[in-house]
Amino acid sequence: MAKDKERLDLCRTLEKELKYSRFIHTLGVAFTATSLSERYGADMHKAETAGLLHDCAKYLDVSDMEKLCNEGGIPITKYEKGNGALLHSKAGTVLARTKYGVTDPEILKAIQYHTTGEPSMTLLEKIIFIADYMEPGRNSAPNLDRVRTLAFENIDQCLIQILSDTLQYLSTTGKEIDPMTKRTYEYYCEKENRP
Ligand code: DGI
Ligand code: FE
Ligand code: FE
Repeated sequence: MAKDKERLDLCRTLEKELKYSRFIHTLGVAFTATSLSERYGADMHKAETAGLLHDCAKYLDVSDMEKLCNEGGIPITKYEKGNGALLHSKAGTVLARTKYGVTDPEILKAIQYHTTGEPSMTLLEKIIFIADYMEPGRNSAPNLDRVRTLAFENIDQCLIQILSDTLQYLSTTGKEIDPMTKRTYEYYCEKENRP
């Protein structure tokens, strides 16, 4: 994906396929992920591609998301079933492979886990998870200043802050918490020796 024409073509396709605000968010995630990958020594081209494609399935019907997961051999948990907020990342990884021709397993995994994270994430997974939360267009989450500072100072502390704030947000909305979100939070708290 490093080639200029391919990058531009992908942007043009996504501009057509996504809502305007989602396209701007997508560019923000790709930009932020590229910056973070320079900071931490990840592959910036992979980060850019994963950032551009992370929400590629966001506007499919939930039934189509489930169909893609089934076709792609991705099991759907009872928490994910019928829940587009959780399924779009799983369906997105299948779409990235089948429609956009992505074969790199690292990029596909970063897309797959960008909503909940997972314990023991790769550097690229962390980068996409964080970039999704803090790209320049995001402005409503609490503690964004702290998240943006931590992102470049201590990547695992940054994950903890985001996951803690996400769990807090979910508990106030009454939305069901995916155990994966909770497990990811607990994993990184334990890793960083925090309660
Ligand atoms: O797709 P984006 O809006 O850019 O961001 P995202 O993929 O992180 O999705 C965010 C949504 O996902 C947000 O509304 C919170 C929701 N979410 C994250 N973790 C969980 C969750 N929703 C449920 N029900 N359970 C979770 O554990
Ligand atoms: Fe998303
Ligand atoms: Fe996103």
